[in-house]
Amino acid sequence: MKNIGLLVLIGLVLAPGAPRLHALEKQPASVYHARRTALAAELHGGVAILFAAEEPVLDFMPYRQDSDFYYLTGWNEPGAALMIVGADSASASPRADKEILFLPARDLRMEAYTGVKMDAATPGVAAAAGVDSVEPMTALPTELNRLIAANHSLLAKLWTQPETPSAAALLRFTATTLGSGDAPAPRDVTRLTMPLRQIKDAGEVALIEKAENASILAQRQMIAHWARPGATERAIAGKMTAVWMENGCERPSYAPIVGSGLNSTILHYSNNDGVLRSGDLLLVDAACEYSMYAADITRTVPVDGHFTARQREIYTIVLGAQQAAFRAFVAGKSTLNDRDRKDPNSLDTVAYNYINTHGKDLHGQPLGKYWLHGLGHLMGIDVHDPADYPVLLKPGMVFTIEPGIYIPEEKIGIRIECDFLVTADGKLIDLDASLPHTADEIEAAMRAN
Ligand SMILES: [Mn+2]
Repeated sequence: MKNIGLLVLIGLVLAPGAPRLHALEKQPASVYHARRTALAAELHGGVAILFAAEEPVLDFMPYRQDSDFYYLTGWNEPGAALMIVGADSASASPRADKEILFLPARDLRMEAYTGVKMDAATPGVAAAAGVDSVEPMTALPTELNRLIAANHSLLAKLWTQPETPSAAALLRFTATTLGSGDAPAPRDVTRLTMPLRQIKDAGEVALIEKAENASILAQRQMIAHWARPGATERAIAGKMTAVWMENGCERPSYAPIVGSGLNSTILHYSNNDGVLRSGDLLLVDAACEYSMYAADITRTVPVDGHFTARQREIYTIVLGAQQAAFRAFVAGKSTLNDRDRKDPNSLDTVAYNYINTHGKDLHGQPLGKYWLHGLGHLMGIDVHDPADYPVLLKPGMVFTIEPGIYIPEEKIGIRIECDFLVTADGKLIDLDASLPHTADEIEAAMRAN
């Protein structure tokens, strides 16, 4: 009876009773429902089918749900699909909106490894999921075929995530069973979710603020205790990760960048294998995700607690560029991440002009050429939320302002990155205002301990 051990293991896993849906803090079911209704209104009688992220089988990376799927459902389990049928206002007999969550059959053997899941037969699953109806995944092709058989024009109005193998397989199968030749080319549903996701509701802002608070705690500890000569970059990344997880965050928002000395001038440095030396700068671009919502914060500090005159000069220029962008901000007029830096309405132009007219390099040249990246990006379920840049900044948007100057010749790399919310009345709020910003504040925070 070789299977006894496995059966006992499954029994132990199932024993605690009701399946645990998720460990994430979710918004009320009505919020996700309203998002699906908003998407349905954009389908113009079409059908959207979104797939959940697949569970990693043979690697041991934790599961992370597909961002659009999570935005629309709050569902944090793999192998699911969501169908939304849009109302067809042009039709003589308009269809009502309809939504179905399709769930895979439970795999008890797999659950022994990955935990208990729900399926369409689990009592109360529709209420738990907050959708109108839940069906087994096997019903998805049947349901789609029925819709298309009743209205062949739907073939031209199918929306799904691009390059998803499950979507391609479903559409091939549908074309074969209906005898309609080539699989229909689906439209990209993320084009429709993008503008919805860009405007945060109060519940999303509250989750982002929790990600900010945990990230601020870790940055403050880094400044006050860990950025010291002899410390290793990697140990600082590890200690910050511990703070995030102690404060309810599930993962870093991105690979932490902890770069000292010359490493501070490498934009996406993540080897984190250096040792901090007195006289060097330390650039720490590190923050976490709380219930799927990201923070993204960078601070740059002098390893020995004191900026040199030159480091302080460059630091003050970077901060001045951020403050100039903040002051220039006008909701509904300012744009972000304009790489041409010519449009006077772009905050990139404001920050670039500031940097390029303050200070000089060792050769007497302006400093603009030492800032290579965009001024910032939208932020939300993805640390880089989807956007067509340059993006017009509107109430409800959350974004970073992160100017930087990187001069390898002087071993100076400085970036200051804060996260901002545009309020309903168009004001700009700095979500990490409680962290040190100025060179004096950084030195004071390092001195205090
Ligand atoms: Mn960023």
